Amino acid sequence: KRDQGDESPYLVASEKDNEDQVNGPYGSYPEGSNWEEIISYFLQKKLRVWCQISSGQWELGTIQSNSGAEASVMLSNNKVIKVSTVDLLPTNPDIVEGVDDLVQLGYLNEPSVVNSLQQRFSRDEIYCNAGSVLIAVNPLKDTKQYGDGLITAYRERVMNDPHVYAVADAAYSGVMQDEVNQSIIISGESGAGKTETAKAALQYLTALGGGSGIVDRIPRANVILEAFGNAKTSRNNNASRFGKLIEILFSRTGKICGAVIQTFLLEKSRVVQLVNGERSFHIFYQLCAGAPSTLKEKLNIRMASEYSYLNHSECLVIGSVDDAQKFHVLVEALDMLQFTKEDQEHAFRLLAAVLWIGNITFQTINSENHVEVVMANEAIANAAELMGCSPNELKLVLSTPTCNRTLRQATDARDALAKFIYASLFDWLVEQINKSLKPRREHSGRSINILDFYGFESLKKNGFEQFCINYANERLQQHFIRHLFKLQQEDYEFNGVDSTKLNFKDNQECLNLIEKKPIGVLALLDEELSFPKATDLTFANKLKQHFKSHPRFKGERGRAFGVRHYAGEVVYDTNGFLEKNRDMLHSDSIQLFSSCSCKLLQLFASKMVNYSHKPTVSMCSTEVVQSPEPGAGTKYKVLLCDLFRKLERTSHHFICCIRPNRNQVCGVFEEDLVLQQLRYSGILEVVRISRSGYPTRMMHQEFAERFGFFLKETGVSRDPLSTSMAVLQRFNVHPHMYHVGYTKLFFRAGQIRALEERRKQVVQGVLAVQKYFRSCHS
Ligand code: AD9
Ligand code: MG
Repeated sequence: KRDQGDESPYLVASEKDNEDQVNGPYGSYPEGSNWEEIISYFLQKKLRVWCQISSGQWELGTIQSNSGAEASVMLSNNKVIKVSTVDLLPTNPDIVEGVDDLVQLGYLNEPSVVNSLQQRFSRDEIYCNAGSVLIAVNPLKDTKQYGDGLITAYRERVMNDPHVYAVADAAYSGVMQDEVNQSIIISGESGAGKTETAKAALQYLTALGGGSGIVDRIPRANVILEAFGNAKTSRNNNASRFGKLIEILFSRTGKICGAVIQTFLLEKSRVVQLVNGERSFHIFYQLCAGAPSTLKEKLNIRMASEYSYLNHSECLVIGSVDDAQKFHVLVEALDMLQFTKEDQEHAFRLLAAVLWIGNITFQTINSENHVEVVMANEAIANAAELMGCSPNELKLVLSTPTCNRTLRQATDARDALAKFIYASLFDWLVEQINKSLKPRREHSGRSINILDFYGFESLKKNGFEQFCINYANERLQQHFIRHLFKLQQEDYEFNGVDSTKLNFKDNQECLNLIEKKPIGVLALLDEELSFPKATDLTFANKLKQHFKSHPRFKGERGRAFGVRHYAGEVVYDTNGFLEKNRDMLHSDSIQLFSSCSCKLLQLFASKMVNYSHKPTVSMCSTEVVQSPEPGAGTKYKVLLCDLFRKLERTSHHFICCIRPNRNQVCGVFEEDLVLQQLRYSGILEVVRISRSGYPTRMMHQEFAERFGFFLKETGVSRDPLSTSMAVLQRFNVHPHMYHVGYTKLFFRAGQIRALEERRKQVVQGVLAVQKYFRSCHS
């Protein structure tokens, strides 16, 4: 197993790590002891070990006897098995496993890390530090770990266990005391708990920065966004179907004065097409279940089961969720965010219109399978009325007489209308929310970002949407790698730090495959926009031709292709890629919307015209317009690049959410699934370098400015380096615990935290004295 280094370096602690472990919990080992020596010690003393059983799983056992190459081990079920000694790893004592910070594990190996998290999980301690990263294992139940009492405890430092509140507190302190804008970046696969974690961080910040009416509105904005942007998927009953960045704005006094919400690529295809067992966006079911009868009558709203867009996946309810009650909560949120009743009705009207559009059917009119809209059905009349046009006008858009359509083309045109209306409505809601959260006065420029995207997905069938979602997660992972490994490595090299080589898996290669110009998946997809005869199949073939030897690409049969993502391999079906990337609406549809009496539709149409002066592509046209405009995929890429560039200017706090089991049930911890996430996310490497390296760095100048006042010297003028050295001496920081580089000081784990605590005590003392004197004066 020692040779598996490349695949899982954590099974083997490096020589250097072992040096740190010589005074391990089981007594002293000889200096420089390595894995062989440690295991031989365990064998000799008949201690508890991890042994890898045939299935690849690790189990705890106690050594009974050994014959050098093989050992007899008694497992917890009292069964004795024979294991090759290379399949053994040292354990930590119980009191060590289940630690607050994985960095404290005496023996760092995969089973110990997983076991540590599992022990904590069984005690409902879902948070754990991994060096500077917070791990959050989704408990899938209420663990009573949130609320005002705990917020106060974290604020007053009565509590310092790992928690999202502690992260939010560090961000708040960073922005207020250091005046550096902060970002809380939450990652994890679908269902891992990102959105809930983001809400808890927000809850903490709004409690601290409360005081104005705007503060109560921010969580309500989340209610609206979740109703319109989340849905039940096979992985998560409340899966985010869009990416979200909330920027919370603070005044100089630390009060929240506003917020800005930016959203990314809503999965609008969900409006028209569902996988069996999944649902469309929550709002549709909420509206059907919860709208008051007068509204239902006015907008012709029926039960969800009567709408084709909702009933075709045979999943209308989510176990414990009361959609009707959620509708009331939504309306309260809309009220609070200052949506007028009139605007609310406009929004509901459009939702009802979308549902009726989905019920419009077509009938074949000639032997060539050409079709026309069925007018006898109430759907077209209802949809047209809600949109504010005549059924005939709507019919015309769906079946232009000069151009006979096949059933597929006609339903695509119908669905394009529905998707356009829904996505525009979503954007409009975000715009209105932002108006309501806008600071009243010029704000100080201080802010904390919270990033919560849709998590990595690998479904039975993966389309353009999954491709975009997983691409965003690749970007997020690159950001994580850059901040935790790459920048650190560069710094080490530049400053002459002799440290362990960082051993991380860089996903840059996969990003290149997707976004490199001129030959990357997105660029090739855009190229197809200008080929009249291009199809999803020709696109797939092009990919296979260009990337046949790319290590991250896998050619599949027919229209499919595979990508080896950082989080696993995903096979994509290119069906629909071209159309979704083109993402255009008929010019006649836009004209129809501008002539509708519904003011929101008019607004959406005007935006389309404003954004794009280019001619639009008609699906009936055989002649495809040269499209100089980039496709949806490339526009998304630009947005993501801007997003991460913006985050670059802030100080980072990473939270890594972990999905504990495959079936969304509470209390079940599947070790293999957790280990897989720990491996691909890079968390294990973060722990390793936090132990053996110098995870904290500070410029000499910055350190001197921050801690120099401890020196209590007057009249001594020093340069930053000698001030820093004097501070370190004054606090007796052991020379092994830091390294002095050319431009920076490097600290081992925990050192800065201790200095910061001292600093905080002093600063608080000074503030208390100032307050006292101020009160005396007044
Ligand atoms: V996705 O990528 O949007 O599909 P998320 O956002 O990572 O996913 P989410 O936060 O929605 O996952 O969590 C899924 C479910 O787990 C929630 O609906 C809750 O029921 C449950 N959950 C998540 N975090 C917590 C928690 N800290 N405490 C209790 C939780 N339950
Ligand atoms: Mg989410």
